Amino acid sequence: NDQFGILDAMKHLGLEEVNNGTSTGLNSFSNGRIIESYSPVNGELIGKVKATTAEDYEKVMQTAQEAYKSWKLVPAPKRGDIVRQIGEELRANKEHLGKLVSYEMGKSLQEGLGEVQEMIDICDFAVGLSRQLYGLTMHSERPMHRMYEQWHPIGIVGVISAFNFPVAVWSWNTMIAWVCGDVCVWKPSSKTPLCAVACQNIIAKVFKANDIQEGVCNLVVGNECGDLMNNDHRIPLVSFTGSTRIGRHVSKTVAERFGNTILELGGNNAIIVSEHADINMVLVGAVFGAVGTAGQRCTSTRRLIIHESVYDKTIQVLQSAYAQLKIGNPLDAANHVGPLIDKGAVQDYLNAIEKAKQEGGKIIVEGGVVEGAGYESGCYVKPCIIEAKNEFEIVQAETFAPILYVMKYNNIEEAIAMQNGVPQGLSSSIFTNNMREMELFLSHAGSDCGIANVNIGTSGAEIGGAFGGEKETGGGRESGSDAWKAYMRRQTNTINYGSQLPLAQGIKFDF
Ligand code: UN1
Repeated sequence: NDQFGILDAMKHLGLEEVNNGTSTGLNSFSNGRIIESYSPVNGELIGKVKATTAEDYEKVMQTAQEAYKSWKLVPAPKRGDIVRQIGEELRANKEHLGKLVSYEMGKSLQEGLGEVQEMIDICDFAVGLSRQLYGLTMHSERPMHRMYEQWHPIGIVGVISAFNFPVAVWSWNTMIAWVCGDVCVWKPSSKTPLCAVACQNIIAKVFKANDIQEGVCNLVVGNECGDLMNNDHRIPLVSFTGSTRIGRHVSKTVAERFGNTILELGGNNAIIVSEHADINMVLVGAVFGAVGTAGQRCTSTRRLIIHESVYDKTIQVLQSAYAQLKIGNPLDAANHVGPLIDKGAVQDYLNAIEKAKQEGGKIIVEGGVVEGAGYESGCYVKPCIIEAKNEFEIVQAETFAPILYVMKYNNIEEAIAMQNGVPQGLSSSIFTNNMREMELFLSHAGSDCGIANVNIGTSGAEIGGAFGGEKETGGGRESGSDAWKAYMRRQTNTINYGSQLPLAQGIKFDF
């Protein structure tokens, strides 16, 4: 029974063998233990893949090193043209890949398709970028001298991605790195390995058609590969998306060998609901932010900071919206909320609610695990709302689940202090039609986050902007704007075209 066309999608993505339950090598070098992928949608085994052993990893790295030698010499606009073809291939596979993302990760089909759209968009962005890797020129203080900067590729970029955006976050890093002239080694989450194999299959076709040698696009699977990458001096840049706890370890390990990192870690994102807010807009922004992707985006809305004069009204409309939410199979467009990734995540959700209650939180919308027909995977939970204090320990932490904490404020300065009063600094937003409040929120006296929005929720950022956040979110930026600079090394060049050799700073050195 293939009601939602999963088998068909997997066939199109070259995952037939995986689906038959036979283990399939991710690439010719995977010989390790078997990793099974279960769908949180119905609890069924989707397929098995083999992990990359330390020996396999070595072969992957050698292939990558070899490939880098020729890839970096391909002119950037030509590399861009290959990324353009990848974008075309993704367009052709959007339905299939979107469906697999939805089935393996558990997000709604709409969001699965949206994630593939982000991949297509970053391809388009990268194609344009491939002709715009600009360096500055500057005036030398010495006569008949020219100074300028160029950007060179850095080598092998390691991408360690999370389960919640199993394909898009990889593409933000990789498409940019490729036009920059780097080659990539990708370690996807062990919870969503099939999405990664599907991407590898899509991309391999394009590289083959263009006669590009193997090793520009590499995949390694299994958590043990993480530390192999972190400790590997052949990888000058590791881009890591995941928890603050693991991010701290990645940061230290890579810094120890003077490697660079791009860290996209936890968020604890708040919306300030001003007394000047349009409540209908708040409703869409806050509910999508809190329950979309079952609260498993790093940009998910975790806290609502509501002006005391509109508090009761806001709670009322939220309660009635939550009462209408349909929880169920995310491939069915009638449902709003899909499952959490696994039972471990369900336990974390239950523990967080318990902890919030112990700390004095008041339940506004009751949570709990959903049981019965259609919920056999045990991963479906009810989105809940808890009235809490910002300083509660549980409110200060990120729980990857649909739990929304609500709290009151009295004046805008207090609201901004509450919004900033957490260890994380990813996304933030204010709903207001008051120009002074809005500008204050966006000013340096306002939000301390990497993303600050007005009359838009905290999640759903476009790829064109630089994405990332401050404090325990890790400080990294990826995707649009000039985030590409992290994937290249900067070289300052000074050329003397005169017949004298004057020294800088006016120093005389005659002999
Ligand atoms: C993430 O959750 O890791 O802004 C990335 C958003 C998405 C990306 C989230 N464009 O919600």
